[in-house]
Amino acid sequence: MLPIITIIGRPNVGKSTLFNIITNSKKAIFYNIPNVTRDINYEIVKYKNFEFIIADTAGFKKKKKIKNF
Ligand SMILES: Nc1nc2c(ncn2[C@@H]2O[C@H](COP(=O)(O)OP(=O)(O)O)[C@@H](O)[C@H]2O)c(=O)[nH]1
Ligand SMILES: [Mg+2]
Repeated sequence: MLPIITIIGRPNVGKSTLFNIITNSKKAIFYNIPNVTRDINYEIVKYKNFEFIIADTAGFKKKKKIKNF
């Protein structure tokens, strides 16, 4: 089992952008509107001799603030 590093934080602070940079991908959709990321994205990252799973999350949010939740 690989260690999992999870990116958490408030909406629209750059979590998905950071995820894409670390995984060298465009997998996570980033946008300048909060709450774009809803599902958790996972990717295996190999850095030097270290291997881990990185997870991009939707971050903190209050349920009642999200439409159609
Ligand atoms: N100025 C600036 N904008 C950034 C940076 N990282 C991300 N952004 C922008 O901030 C917005 C939100 O980014 P996103 O990755 O979707 O944030 P998330 O909601 O935390 O996943 C996008 O318009 C990004 O282009 C940064 O380091 N500096
Ligand atoms: Mg995001």
